[in-house]
Amino acid sequence: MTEAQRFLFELQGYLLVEDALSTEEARDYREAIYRLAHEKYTAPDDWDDRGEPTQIISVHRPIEKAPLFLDIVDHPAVLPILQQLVSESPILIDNNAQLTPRHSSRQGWHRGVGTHGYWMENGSFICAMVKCIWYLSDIRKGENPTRIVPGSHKSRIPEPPPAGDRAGCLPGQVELDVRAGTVLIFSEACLHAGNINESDKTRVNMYFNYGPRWVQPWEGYRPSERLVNEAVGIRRQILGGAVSTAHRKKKVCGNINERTFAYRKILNNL
Ligand SMILES: O=C(O)CCC(=O)C(=O)O
Repeated sequence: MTEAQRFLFELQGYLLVEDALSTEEARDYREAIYRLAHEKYTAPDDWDDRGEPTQIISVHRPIEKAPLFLDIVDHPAVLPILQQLVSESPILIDNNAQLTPRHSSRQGWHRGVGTHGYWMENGSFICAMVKCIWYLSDIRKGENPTRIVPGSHKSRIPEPPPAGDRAGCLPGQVELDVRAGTVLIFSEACLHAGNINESDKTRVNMYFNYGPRWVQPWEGYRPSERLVNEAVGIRRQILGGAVSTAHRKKKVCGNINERTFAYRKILNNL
């Protein structure tokens, strides 16, 4: 992480990395997601005349379904950042891909983990959950932008009730205007929520969520034995595979123990 990225993450709880995927790579991922979505949704009314979905489609665990998604697990645009935010060898908590056509329901504001899930100790980040949202289409206002409240990963007071309903606007919220190929890396302790898609464009994106080695994947997201056995190096560890002894002795365990210890200290002080 650069000094600017460290400063921004501590200040706001998130970072945007532009051009993490090239135009061609973003296109390849989009095409793969449409292909998997077509395999799952085969009824004629699942797709409109333009070949766009007529409802929100989630592709569950894409890493199990096509090898290119595995490259996202330890992608060089995010891995060194995750290693500073989460741990030297994070665990993949869940992974999904999504096609989101026009819809009018705003997501309610939420956090994947409370504010105890973000801490900084002696200049090191200690994050219990960090999610990467990979945007594969350009997303502007009205096109289902992610909403986030910068700094809310540290805010211990209840947020004021949003105007209108639970999904309404919150003071300080920003809407992220992104180009295809951008990845958002955020602490799940930040208040965040999807917005409505008022446009005729389908939003295409992937979610990859990480935690330190002592957390478990969400129910139903534990990577298959096949994937773990085929993977090597850091990817194998992120998928939940065993760490080689040599690597463990050198850095992984030391780091995890330090972080686990620091985390326990925080919990004890709450
Ligand atoms: O899709 C989005 O823009 C928001 C995602 C979200 O709220 C979540 O992953 O928890």
